[in-house]
Amino acid sequence: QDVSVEEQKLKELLEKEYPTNEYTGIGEGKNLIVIQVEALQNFVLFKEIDGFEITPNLNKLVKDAGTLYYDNYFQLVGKGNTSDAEVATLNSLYPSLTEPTNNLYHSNSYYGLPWILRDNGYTSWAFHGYERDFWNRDKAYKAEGFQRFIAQDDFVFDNYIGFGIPDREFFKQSLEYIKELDNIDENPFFAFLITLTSHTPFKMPPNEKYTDLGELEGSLTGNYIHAIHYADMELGRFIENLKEEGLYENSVIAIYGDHFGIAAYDEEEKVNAEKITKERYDYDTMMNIPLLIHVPGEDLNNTIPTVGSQLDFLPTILNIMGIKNEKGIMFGKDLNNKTDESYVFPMGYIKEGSVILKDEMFVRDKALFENSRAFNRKTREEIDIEKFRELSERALEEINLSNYVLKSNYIDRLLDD
Ligand code: GP9
Repeated sequence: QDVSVEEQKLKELLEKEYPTNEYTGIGEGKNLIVIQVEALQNFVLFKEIDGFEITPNLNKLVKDAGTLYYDNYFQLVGKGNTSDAEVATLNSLYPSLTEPTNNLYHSNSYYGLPWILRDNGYTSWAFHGYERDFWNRDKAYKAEGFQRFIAQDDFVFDNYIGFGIPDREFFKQSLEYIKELDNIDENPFFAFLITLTSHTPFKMPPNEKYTDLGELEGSLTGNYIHAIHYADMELGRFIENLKEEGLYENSVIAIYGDHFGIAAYDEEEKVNAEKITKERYDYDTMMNIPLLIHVPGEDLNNTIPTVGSQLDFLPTILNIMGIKNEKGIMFGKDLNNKTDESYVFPMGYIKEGSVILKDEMFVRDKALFENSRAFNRKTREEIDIEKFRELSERALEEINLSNYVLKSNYIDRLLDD
């Protein structure tokens, strides 16, 4: 019987080895709290505007001995924005190229982080203070293995900021639910929290603005800075509250951004963003999100410069938790292993198409084989596109293969075997 090319390649991928490294198992047996922060980009970290630190709490966490900070980490979303970031992060699959992944594949079988942790004794809950069925989360979360979804109707609040529940209220009330989750049994838990307040257009009420941004005041970028500062403040408060409740020491805490907030193709905001970055604000800066993995009590304090994307979260965190993926398929790599696979292929949003990054280079434009150009990320000098032909072919092949997994509900067959 003929085995299709895709099936053959997937078989090979299933055999991919994820070697152990110095971080293997440092989070073993601990709870896992993953926080996806709305529109958090990497360029705001360690930046000041007239002495006003934009993200003091994230900065403090990066410098903490127990933290690994991934500063070359990139978004990977398609038409499903925030929800696609969730799919990629939890499942190590590329989002759909055509529709929000949760629209097309919410009833697929998955075997990502919630399921894997459940198979290892954990209880997995998701938390997001917006409408339960938005982005089909109610269905998708079930398919992805969450046992309970704490959504907008589980929170009590009467003050709205932007899209809905303010992060302060969200974290405060989520903590009460987390205490409940912690008490279910003796086993550790997995809590997946998605914040909301720093959603575009980032308009914060005057009493939640903590500085005057001068010439940036009133611009989208200025509003973004206020909103991200607020999100950072509430994150810091949440971590302190975890400490008070005795839930910090025994938990691994991962924090990352879902996607960009300030578009590099918006000429006006690009100029505003450059007032903060003090260097070119281009697609690679725009797509660059931070990832922090914090393991209390460890002496890590390391910045990992490996180029990666949300696709890489699952293998990276599993290794840290000392858990192997025994059944599913992962397209990502462990960011803590030295690798020559230093490319990512972020999708979506970008009007011109897609981006490929490799080490210090990036290639952009959809018409990669027709009219595309490549640049050195530091010097902006143009590079011969031919140098990237093989890489781009590999990336496209990989994306198509991952989409085949979704389209054919491949994981369902894997779980049946
Ligand atoms: C609301 C929020 C949506 O559920 O997560 O964010 P978006 O996808 O619009 O960035």
